[in-house]
Amino acid sequence: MKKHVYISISADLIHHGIINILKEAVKYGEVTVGLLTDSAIASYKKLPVMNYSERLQVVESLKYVSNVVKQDSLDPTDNLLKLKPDYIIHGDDWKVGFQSSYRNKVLACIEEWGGKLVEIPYTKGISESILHSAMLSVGVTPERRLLSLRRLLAAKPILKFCEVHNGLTGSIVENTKVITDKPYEFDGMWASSLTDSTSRAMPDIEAVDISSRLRLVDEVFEVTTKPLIFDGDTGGIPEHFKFTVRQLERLGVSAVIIEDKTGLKKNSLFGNDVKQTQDSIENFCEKIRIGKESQITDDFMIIARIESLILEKGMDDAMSRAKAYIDAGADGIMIHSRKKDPSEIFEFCEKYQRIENRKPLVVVPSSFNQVTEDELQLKGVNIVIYANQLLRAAYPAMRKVAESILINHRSLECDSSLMKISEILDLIPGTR
Ligand code: SPV
Ligand code: MG
Repeated sequence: MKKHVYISISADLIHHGIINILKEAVKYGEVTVGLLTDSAIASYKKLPVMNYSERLQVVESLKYVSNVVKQDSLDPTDNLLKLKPDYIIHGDDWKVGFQSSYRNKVLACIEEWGGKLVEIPYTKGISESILHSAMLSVGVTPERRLLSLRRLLAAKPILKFCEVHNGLTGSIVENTKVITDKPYEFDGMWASSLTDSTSRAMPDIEAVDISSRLRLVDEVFEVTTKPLIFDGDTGGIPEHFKFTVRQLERLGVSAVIIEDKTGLKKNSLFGNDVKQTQDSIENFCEKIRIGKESQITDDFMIIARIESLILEKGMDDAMSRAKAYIDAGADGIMIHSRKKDPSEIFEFCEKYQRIENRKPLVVVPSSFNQVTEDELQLKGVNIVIYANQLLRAAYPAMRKVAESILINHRSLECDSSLMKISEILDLIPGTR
């Protein structure tokens, strides 16, 4: 009787390493591929280049593959329990690292019906991650980058975005990865008006013009592939906002967030300590409508930011604005607070969950920074933005070094706080 073999793959970039494993797998019997969904892949690495149905078409056409089933999580045991294959084939790389817990679970599971695990050495020098890095050096098209935010929102329960204010911070957000219980990295970038202005020693009052802000986005895009959300401040006057929307789309920016303030905008974290004026619901809805009408693609998102809690106008005002902005066409809502205590944000999140045509919800926990992503996810938050931390880390470090040089009349004393010359020379690929 024909034996059955199960193998999980993501099959985003089919390469000879995967073909080697499949060739080996057919020697044991009829091969069923558990094809990882976009969510399963996004739970531990970058979104695949091709979506599930595109990857399905590729895998179904491979001569070594008899069946394809959906695998919703990195853990294949649900599928194994249903299919009870005689063999499960896997690359031997999962013996160590975060996947080893799945390996143990699989071994315990297949023991029930006497299934066997066959581990095949990974082909050296090739992997999807290596191909992804190679693709990064080629770049990403504006269209693909723009769409990637909507794809990520569909694939992951909560996205983490981090502030960028130049190419170097872009490359930090693009490339920083940690592995704890599993690998983590940022999903995308926030072009903050606060850190963009501050890094130019300018106030955050829309004094840095849109062309300069877009120039920075272009610089960041030169060295990154992740999606970017642009802090559009008030959006300016509606007649100007429609041009901004098109410029952002042309570059490949995925979303703009505009805040419902009017006149001279000041940073929200000042709250009512400075004079700030909230726009009327009617005017702001009109701005959203004009922005939506001017879009060229269907994928670009206009996210409406509500300043009612910042300006102490109350929860009811915040909620009625959320409903009105969504009705006007907003693709998402950002709610902001400058309180250390997250209770007003949580209250908003709970009420917002009950809105019928709810759209993705964005928060910026600069003040209520004790709240974890898991807690925010439970409250229904879809995007969390770390809006200024990289700049706030860099400035005190630079200032301390400047002071040390002035105090000591040389740089020896601060040397231990600095990167080595050889490290900075090699930091950026292509410097040598
Ligand atoms: C920014 O980063 O510029 C923001 C968020 O708009 S906040 O500074 O909190 O207003
Ligand atoms: Mg801002």
